[in-house]
Amino acid sequence: NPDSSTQRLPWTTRVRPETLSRLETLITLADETDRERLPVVAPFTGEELATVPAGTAADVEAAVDRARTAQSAWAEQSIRDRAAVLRRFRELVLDREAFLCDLIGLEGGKPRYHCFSEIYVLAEIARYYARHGEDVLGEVRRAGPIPGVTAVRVRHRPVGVVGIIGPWNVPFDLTVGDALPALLAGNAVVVKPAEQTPFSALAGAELLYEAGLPRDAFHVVTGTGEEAGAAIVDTVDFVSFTGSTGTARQIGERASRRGIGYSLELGGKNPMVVLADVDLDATLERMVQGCFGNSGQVCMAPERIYIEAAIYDEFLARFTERIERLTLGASFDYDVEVGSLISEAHLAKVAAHVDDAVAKGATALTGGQARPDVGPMVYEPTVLVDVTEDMTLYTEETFGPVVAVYRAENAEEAIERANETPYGLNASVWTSDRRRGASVARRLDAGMVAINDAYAVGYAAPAAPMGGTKGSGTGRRHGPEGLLKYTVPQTIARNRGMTFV
Ligand code: TXE
Repeated sequence: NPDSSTQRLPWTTRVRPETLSRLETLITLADETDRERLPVVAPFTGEELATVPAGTAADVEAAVDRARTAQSAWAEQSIRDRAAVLRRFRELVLDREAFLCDLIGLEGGKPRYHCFSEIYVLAEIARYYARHGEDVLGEVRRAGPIPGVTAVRVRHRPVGVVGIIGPWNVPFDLTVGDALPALLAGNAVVVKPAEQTPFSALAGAELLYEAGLPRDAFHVVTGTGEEAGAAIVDTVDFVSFTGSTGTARQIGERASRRGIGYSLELGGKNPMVVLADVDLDATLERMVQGCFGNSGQVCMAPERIYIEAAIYDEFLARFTERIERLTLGASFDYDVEVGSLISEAHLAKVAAHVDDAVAKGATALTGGQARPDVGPMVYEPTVLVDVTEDMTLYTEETFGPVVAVYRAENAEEAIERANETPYGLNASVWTSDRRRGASVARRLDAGMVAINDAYAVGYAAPAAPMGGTKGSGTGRRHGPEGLLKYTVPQTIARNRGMTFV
């Protein structure tokens, strides 16, 4: 534990001083610096960390114009040269991991291990696309309608300028990580990071430029969603959005009016189906970390658990016992397992969900309170039982360290109830029986299903498509799907001498 010698010092001394002193340098990379400013608050303390420019619609338009000009030259470079930029970028990310980890923790309030996981996932995304992008994008021959008569080739052209509107919960991967395939495909990118967490995207910009990306091929415009975010949708050629369902609806409508493509990665109300034959000794830790890692502020985190009746009591006893031993903290200490929520507003939303449930008859077996003694935005890991349909959190995403546990008479009932939701992002099934696990997984209505893990797919595997069904959005990140969405296929067919009538 490299931090142990400094544990009694105030939090600001535990972050490397150079990280704090570099914030001003990063702000100069935002597209417009001479504007009204928005405060960025450090969730660990509730104190203002810095202010960043509130970019206007005109700033976004100017950034998109410059990106458009830079894009054609970038697209003319060979895909190998573009992949080389991604490889260099990956090296730089790994080289600066200590700084990046501080930065992500500083603005996001997350435990150290979660900040590291963002960095390694980003490195894996860069490696995956640098290595496999050419195979996905390469021009291919397809058999023509009359084989041997028409020679058909298909290529993938960049869409142009891609706009990325990012969330605050995974601020590095869900902005810069989403930009990497777009850049590899030959697009230019304009990012509008979440108001709460602009610095991770700015740090990514700095490293991309250092890796050799032309300055104008990548822009970060900091600002509000209503102004800068909306302007992104009004000016770019494709929008990649991660955030709330309400905002997604507005973005989808706006993008459709303009006739541009979009992908929307929204939240979920992710179910866990726990079958009676589960090996709790082997899986309990994964269940707990999946539900409460990053304080539940992960789009794939489980919020509903369906337990087969035969193990209901044993499960609840062991699950809550482990949860009560989780280390809460608002600091850079390496042993913190559950950190801060992102903001006071979000803490109030989480608390309101739990208070509403308890007022209507639910019981908190553990947790149920904010913990200002630990940090201004810390909420206890909470397990609720007796949750009923009239409670807000029965259907709405809480996005905090709160799970509802339900008893299911059998696996059939658990599957049926798991699917009864307007969302369909992620689901999981827990069992010692491999065949049963595979068959239940196929019946769960979600874009991603993990067996014996909370979210093995997507987040940790850049080769596999990540995204949801139903109200959880449309389009995918990662894998070939996450690259092809940033392209427009072009078919080129050469007639070899026959006239068709
Ligand atoms: O989301 P918003 P918020 C869920 C989670 C959370 C809730 C609200 O349940 O409690 O959403 O979070 C930009 N045009 N998720 O308020 O508003 C905004 O500036 C264009 C799940 O933070 O959707 C930010 O950059 N852009 C999720 C981004 O949209 C607009 C992660 C997301 O903010 C805009 C985050 C507009 N009109 C929240 N309004 C996940 N899927 O992981 C806002 N924005």
